[in-house]
Amino acid sequence: MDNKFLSRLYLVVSREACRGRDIVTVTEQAVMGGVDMVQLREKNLSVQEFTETAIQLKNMLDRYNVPLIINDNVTVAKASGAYGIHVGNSDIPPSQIKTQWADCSMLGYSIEYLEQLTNAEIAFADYLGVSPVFSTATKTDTVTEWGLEGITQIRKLTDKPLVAIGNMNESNAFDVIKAGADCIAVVSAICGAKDPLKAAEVLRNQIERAL
Ligand code: TZP
Ligand code: MG
Repeated sequence: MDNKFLSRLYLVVSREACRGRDIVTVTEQAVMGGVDMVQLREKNLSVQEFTETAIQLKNMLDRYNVPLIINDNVTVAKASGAYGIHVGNSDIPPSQIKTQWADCSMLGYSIEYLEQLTNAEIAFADYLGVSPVFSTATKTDTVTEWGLEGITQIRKLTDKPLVAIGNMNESNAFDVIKAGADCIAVVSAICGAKDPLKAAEVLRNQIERAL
C-alpha cells in the first residue's frame, strides 16, 4: 500500500447523519474511538454553510492530527484548508481536480463499476473507494454491489489503497479487510450509534485484528 495512505477507519459525516446531534461533537467522539480520517459529505448545504461546517470540523481535527477530506467541492476544500477531496464517478474527474487544486494532498475516487479501473483517471487518485461493498439505505443511487468478491477482484487489478464503503459495520469489517481492503469507511455505524466513541473503538478493533 502507498505509504502516504495510512488511514484505517474513515468517518464520512454530514449534519443529517448525526440526527440532531452536533457534528463536531459526534466527530470528535469518533476520533477519540479510533477514526483516523474524516470526510465531510454535505449534499444540501449552501457553499457558505458547507465551508463553515468544514472549518469547524478542521479546527477540531487539527488538534488530533486527523485529515479532513471534502466530498465533491473544490471551492469548499480550498476555502476550509482541507487536506483533500473525494469524488465519485459522475463528479469532476480526478485529472481536473489536480488542475483546479494543485495543493490537494489526498484525492479519493469512487469505483462504481469495473471498467473504471482501465480509465486513465485512476492514476490521479491517492485511494480508491470500493462503492458500495453492500447496499445501504444511506446512498441508494448506486451501480454495483461489490461484495467481498468485488474487493478481492479490484485488489488484484490495482495497487492503490482501497477504502471499502457501504453498510460497513462491526460484523463485516474483519472480512472486508481480509478480502483486500486497506480501510473501512462508515456513515451510520458511527454517526447513528448511541455512543460514537464506543462504536468507533469496536470497529477499529475488528480492523486491527484483521491486519
Ligand atoms: N458511498 C457509497 S455507500 C455510501 C457512500 C457515501 C454510504 C455509506 O453509508 P453507510 O451508512 O455507512 O452504509
Ligand atoms: Mg459525488
